[in-house]
Order: sequence, then structure tokens, then C-alpha cells
Amino acid sequence: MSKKRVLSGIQPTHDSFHLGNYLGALKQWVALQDDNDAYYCVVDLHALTVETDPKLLQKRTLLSAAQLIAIGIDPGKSTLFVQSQVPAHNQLAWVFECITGFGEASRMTQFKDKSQKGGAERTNVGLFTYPILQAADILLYQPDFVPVGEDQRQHIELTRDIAERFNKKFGKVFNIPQAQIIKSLAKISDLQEPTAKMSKSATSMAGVIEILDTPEAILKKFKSSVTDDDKEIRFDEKLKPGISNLLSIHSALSGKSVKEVESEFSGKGYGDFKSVVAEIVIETLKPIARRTNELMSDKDGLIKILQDGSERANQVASSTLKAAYNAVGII
Ligand code: ATP
Ligand code: LTN
Repeated sequence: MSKKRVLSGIQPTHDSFHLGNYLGALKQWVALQDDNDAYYCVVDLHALTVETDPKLLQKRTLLSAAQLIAIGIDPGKSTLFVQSQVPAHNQLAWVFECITGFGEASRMTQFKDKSQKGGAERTNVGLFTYPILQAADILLYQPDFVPVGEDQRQHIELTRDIAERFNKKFGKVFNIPQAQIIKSLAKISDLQEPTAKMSKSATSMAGVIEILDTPEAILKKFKSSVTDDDKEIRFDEKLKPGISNLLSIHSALSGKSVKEVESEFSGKGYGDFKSVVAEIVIETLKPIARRTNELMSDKDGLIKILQDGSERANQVASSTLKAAYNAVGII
């Protein structure tokens, strides 16, 4: 049986990915590369929708790729590449912009949220066309599945609508992909605010565990994590969101069920439990951070890996673009 193709992308908007990204999405990316033909993309053009210092964007693009390799994306198995190195993404996005309704794009909730937060003055047009570029990222590679978090469901729906509309109007060029919504075994919460999700854009990093944090920083963040006045280590998301979050993190990393972890710590204090969870996280992240630093200390080697990936990606993408251009009448 031929392998299914999967494609996903992540924005290089921060120096480090966090534990939520890792457990909620990236770990699954690694697992998917064994049985599928996987394409993973650092979407630097999308990151331009957020104002960033050019040097910082450059550094974060490389850091993102390095972290993906460090967590286990194998450039020999997966095609790992940087979006801007494959010009077909922009070229196809324009064609899609011309068959997408203004109203349709205006209904995207991510755009509505971000533009409301920023106000009209700080909302750029790129933020508006963001999902259309995302549709191009996806459809160029004719994937069967797009593994993403729940928040991306609407963008994948739009991608499918665009593909169907294009095929109907101009003849079949695109495969219609399915969203593979990652029902993360762990929806990780902020350690300081355990009812909110751990997020890169949190106002304070005190409750966010970054992949590149030092062991000391990780221990400190766990030690000062917000729990409750009770004494029992028991999973109850409503009454005990902090402890439940720590149980989820332990379980996701140790492979033990939440029940097993509960009984292992029955009668023990919160302080001990926090230290043990911190230790498991530190042991998991330490080699990832080390490998990331190694890759970053050989930038030329890293760039070479990404160039190889981009070359492979370019071959697939340019052939799809050609078919799409032909179909719409561009000579
Ligand atoms: P932001 O909050 O700034 O939008 P983010 O931290 O949510 O960013 P994204 O780049 O949107 O990160 O997410 C990358 C992937 O990580 C997505 O598939 C998303 O579903 C997953 N993810 C992000 N945060 C968490 C979390 N706290 N728990 C589980 N999965 C998460
Ligand atoms: N919008 C996505 C990132 C993204 C993406 C993609 C995901 C850009 N292009 C293509 C999957 C496929 C996000 O914010 N997580």
C-alpha cells in the first residue's frame, strides 16, 4: 500500500517551542513520519504578519528547524523545509486569493480575534490573507491529511472549499485533504494560570515551559506552579486544574496512565510531586535542548539540511503550480 501524505506547518514567531506545542502537536509529527510521506514546513512568511526584527526572524526560523530536528523529525524520512524557499507558495496563494470571497475570508475567527486585539491600525492585510497562503502551503503538496490543533479546523475547511471550487471551475488539479485534528493526549495548561492553555503569547512566561529553558528555570517554574489548598493528588480538572495539569504532563511523558500516577503519589505532598514532574520534564527536554544547540552551532550544516528539504519540496510544489497555472490559462 502506498504511503499517505501528510503536511503541517509551524510559525517561527518565538525563540523556543513550549511543552504544549511539543505534547499537543510536535510529538505526533514525529510519530507520523514513520508510516507516512511527511512534509513539515517552518512558515516564515506567515510569521511576517507579526512585526519582528529581521535578525530575530532569521534566528527563529533556524531555531525552529533545529528544534524540530532535535525532537525527532528526521530530514532523511520527512521533507523538512522553510516556506519562503519554495516560491510556489506565494504564486499559488495569489491564484487562490482571486477565487476567495471577501466575506468568506472575513469570517475566519483567527483573523477576527487577532484584528480585534490589534485594532484597525495594527491589522495588516497579510493577516487577512493568512489562511489563503495556508491553503497554498497545503494544496501544493496534495496531502491526504493535515495534522493540526483544533484551532486550525476552520482554516482547513477553507482550504478544502478553495480546492473544491478550483477543481469545479478549472478541472481537477487538487486532492481534497482532511484535517487530522490532533486530539492531544495532553492539553497543557499554563502553570501559573491552570485554566488557560499554555501559550507562546502568554503575558508572563512564568507558567510556560519552553523547550530551551535551563533545568534550573524548569524546576523553578514547577516549584512555583499554582495548585490548590487541598492535599490530595487527584485528577479533577474543575476543582483541581493545577494538579490535573501536572498529572497530565507526568502521564504524557512517563507513559503511565493518570490513574497509575495518582496511586503512585497517593499520600505524598504537592512539593514532592512537583519536583518529580519537573525532573521528568527536565530529563525529556535536556537532550532536545542540547541537540538544538549543537545544530545551531553548525549553521551551515543546518542551512544545508533545509536547502535539501526545500529542493525536494520545490519539485512537488512547482509541478502542482504548473498544473494550476495551466488550468487557469496562464501561459
Ligand atoms: P499562540 O497561543 O501564540 O497562538 P501557541 O502557543 O498556541 O501560539 P501555535 O503555533 O498556535 O502555538 O501552535 C502550534 C501547535 O501546538 C498547534 O497544533 C497547537 O494546537 C499546539 N498547541 C499549542 N498550545 C498547546 C497546549 N497548551 N496544549 C496542547 N497543544 C498545544
Ligand atoms: N496557521 C497554522 C500554521 C500553518 C499551517 C500551515 C499548519 C501555516 N501553514 C499549513 C498546517 C498546514 C498555525 O497557526 N498553527
